[in-house]
Amino acid sequence: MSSPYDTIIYEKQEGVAIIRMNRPEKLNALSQQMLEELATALSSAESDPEVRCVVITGVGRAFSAGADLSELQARYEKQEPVNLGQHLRRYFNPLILRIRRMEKPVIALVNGVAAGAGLGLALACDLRIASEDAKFVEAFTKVGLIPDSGCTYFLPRLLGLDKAMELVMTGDGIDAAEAHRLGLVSQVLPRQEFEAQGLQFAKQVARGPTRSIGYAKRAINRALTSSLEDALEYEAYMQELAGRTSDHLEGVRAFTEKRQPQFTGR
Ligand code: LHQ
Repeated sequence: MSSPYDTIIYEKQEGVAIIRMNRPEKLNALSQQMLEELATALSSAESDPEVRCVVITGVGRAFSAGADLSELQARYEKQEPVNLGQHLRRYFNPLILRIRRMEKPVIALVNGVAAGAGLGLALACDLRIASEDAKFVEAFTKVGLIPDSGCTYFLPRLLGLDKAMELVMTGDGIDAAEAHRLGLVSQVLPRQEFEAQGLQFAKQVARGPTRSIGYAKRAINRALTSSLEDALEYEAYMQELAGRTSDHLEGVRAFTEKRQPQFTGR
């Protein structure tokens, strides 16, 4: 069957949906078509019961260089009216929200440079694993824009206010080692083994109690903007749901029987 996608590659391996941005000659810049295809692919992964973990990565030497500036420039040259706010509301913001709201783990395998909205896309994922040659560039200010695609939300939360502002003011990038030191990425892997080891990690997550992980994601998302009282109450509510999963029963049974649990994501 031919693929419904031109700008991304979608495949499934052992419970993991792998979404590869595939415009390597443009460093996987996010064209309108790619944004639409990413939304469709994320929606397929979300509704597919076989998928228990999602990976987003890039083909070639970049994760993504952010919004496609050549597309934008073409419109400026034609003197078309361009409303960046509308563009964000229509294409970028729904993508970021889809990743955050999806009750499945979403992992960014940052294979190379992640800049501008490409950085936003990586930050919206539940965690980032970087190749040793990856770079994280808050490129927006270099083109006279402000951080978008969730960067104003995630950057200060992950880095603290002053480091986030430093990246914003300078527009300079940080390398994978510094990103790791600052807590922006959870692992840095050698170039040669990057994809194999990153996917191995994702497959291990996909064999875990993925429904409870999804519930945990929902509770943590909510706690980011709530009071302690609300967070505690929501934990109690979500724990009630987690307590009804078969993975919880299996986890307790496996513990008492001193064996490895066999989780199914149900
Ligand atoms: C690109 C891009 C790119 C097109 C490299 N577009 N072609 C903005 C507007 C609208 C609404 C929504 O939100 C946003 C948010 C944003 O994302 S704004 C920020 C947009 N991104 C950037 O400003 C980053 C621009 N790219 C760069 O600064 C560099 O390319 C980086 C630092 C990523 C990598 O540098 P190099 O490794 O030196 O590669 P390069 O610059 O030589 O790029 C290779 C090719 O990719 C080149 O094409 P060419 O035909 O000359 O080989 C670039 O033009 C193309 N490319 N980024 N965003």
